[in-house]
Parts: sequence; structure tokens; C-alpha cells
Amino acid sequence: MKNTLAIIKPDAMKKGYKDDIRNEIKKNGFIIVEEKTLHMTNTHAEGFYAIHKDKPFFGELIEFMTSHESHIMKLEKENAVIEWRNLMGATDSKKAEPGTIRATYGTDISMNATHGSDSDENAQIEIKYFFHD
Ligand code: FUP
Repeated sequence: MKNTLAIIKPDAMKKGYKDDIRNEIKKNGFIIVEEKTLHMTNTHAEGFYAIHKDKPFFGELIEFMTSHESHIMKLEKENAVIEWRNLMGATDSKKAEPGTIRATYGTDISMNATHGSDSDENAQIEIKYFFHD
């Protein structure tokens, strides 16, 4: 599987890290196949994170994701899902390996700079969600 969905989230966009993160992505051998900047509506964010709707952090997550623009990218590389998750690092920026994108550009478990699909199946669903509607 060669594709995954990556999002530069509102915290990183607001801090002006879009170009730095795009450059790291390209430097690590990914091709950015499609991309767009989008200010998510509640509907976008709630649909995208529907799997988390019963979690205690859902309200905060939606508020954060709709607080500013995001930059959405379809990435291509061999083993794209795993490769992008490795480059991002752990979900919690405070626990992410030094040198990873979440460690470098994120703050904590909610403001963690980027999103990446967690499986090939979800990558297909997420790419379709943002690029083929
Ligand atoms: P990930 O797959 O690494 O993006 O992590 P999850 O699917 O577990 O979580 C999705 C998003 O929910 C995270 F990026 C940030 C947010 N989140 C919180 O805000 N608090 C939590 O305790 C867990 C996740």
C-alpha cells in the first residue's frame, strides 16, 4: 500500500510550520500527490473523527480541529502508513521520540501538529473523505 492521509493540524499551521513540515515529508522520500488547505467545519471534523465520538476528549478535539486552517495531504511512498506514522512519532508530543515531527512541532497529546492514518483501510477512507467528495 502506497498512500496515506496526512494533516498538518491547526496548532502547527498557526505557528507557521506548514513549509517546514512539508519539506520534512519530501526530504523523507514521500511524494505529496494531492494537497489542500482547509478550515474544517464542525461537520468535517466530527465526520473525520467519528470513531472517537464517545471519548471524553471529543469536544476538545473538534474545537481544536475547527479553530484554524489545516493542510491536508495525500502522501505516496512504499509502506506509506507505517512510514508516515514513524516520521510523526507518538500521539503525545511530550512522549514522541526526539527528531520526530510531533516532538519537534507539537506541544502535547491534543496539540500534536499532525495526523496520519493508522491502517491501509483507514487511509483509503480518509483520502476519499477529503479528496473525492
Ligand atoms: P493518532 O492515531 O496517533 O492520531 O491518535 P488517536 O487516534 O488515538 O487520537 C486522535 C487524536 O485525538 C489525537 F491526534 C489527539 C486527540 N487525542 C486527545 O486530544 N486526547 C487523548 O487523550 C487522545 C487523543
